[in-house]
Amino acid sequence: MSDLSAFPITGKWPAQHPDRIQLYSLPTPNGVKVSIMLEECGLPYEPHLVSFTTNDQLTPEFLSLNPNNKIPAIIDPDGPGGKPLALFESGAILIYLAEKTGKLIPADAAGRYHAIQWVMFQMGGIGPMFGQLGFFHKFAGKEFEDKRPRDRYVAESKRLLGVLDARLQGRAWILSDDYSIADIATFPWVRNLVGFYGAGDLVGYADFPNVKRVLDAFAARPAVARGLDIPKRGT
Ligand SMILES: N[C@@H](CCC(=O)N[C@@H](CS)C(=O)NCC(=O)O)C(=O)O
Repeated sequence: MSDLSAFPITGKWPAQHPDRIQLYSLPTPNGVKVSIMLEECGLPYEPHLVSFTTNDQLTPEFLSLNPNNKIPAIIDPDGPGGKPLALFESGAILIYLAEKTGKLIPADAAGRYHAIQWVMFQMGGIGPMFGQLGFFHKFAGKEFEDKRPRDRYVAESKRLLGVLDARLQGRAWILSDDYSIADIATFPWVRNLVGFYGAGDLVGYADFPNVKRVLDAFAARPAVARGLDIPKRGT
């Protein structure tokens, strides 16, 4: 039986199943990357809800795992060398879980680097830019009279969608025929942009038919449907 008591986060979110991967998250575009990955890989895990309503991400217990106060974060009781591993940053967690299981990442070295490259494209481009667009289009920034910041993120989001659309031309998924962590990193953000943010018209989503095709294929996967709702939000 694993002992996770050395991790202060377990004081606030006790592990009922300390032998399973502990997931601290909320179903946001960054959070669901990890729940979808865990569902796709079939790894046993225990989800814990980190509620922003009560600023759980700012508590000392959460900060002990991620000093950057952001979900998602995990503890794998069976990390490298059989020792527990704590990890934050969704891209790092995806790469870790792919390498742990040998799933959703190519086995050959070049393919592996290409998967990491497209995960980084999402982490450094799509995530931050779409997130800023959300702020200026849907949240507090929409009240700002000066529309130049919003327009800057709209233009950059369109450009990134164009890059993604061109990459998907003639390919089933980002890497090619094989679904991978690059898709799991990217499509929750595309879904959020056109869904929750309601920015489809603003970015000319109809101009990116390959992106739409692959988002539809992504959303149709049973593991994706499950992962999008984990951890369950409180009532
Ligand atoms: N680069 C980080 C970003 C994570 C992130 O921005 N998480 C947001 C939710 S999608 C969050 O936890 N926000 C809480 C806060 O900023 O206080 C990752 O990919 O893990």
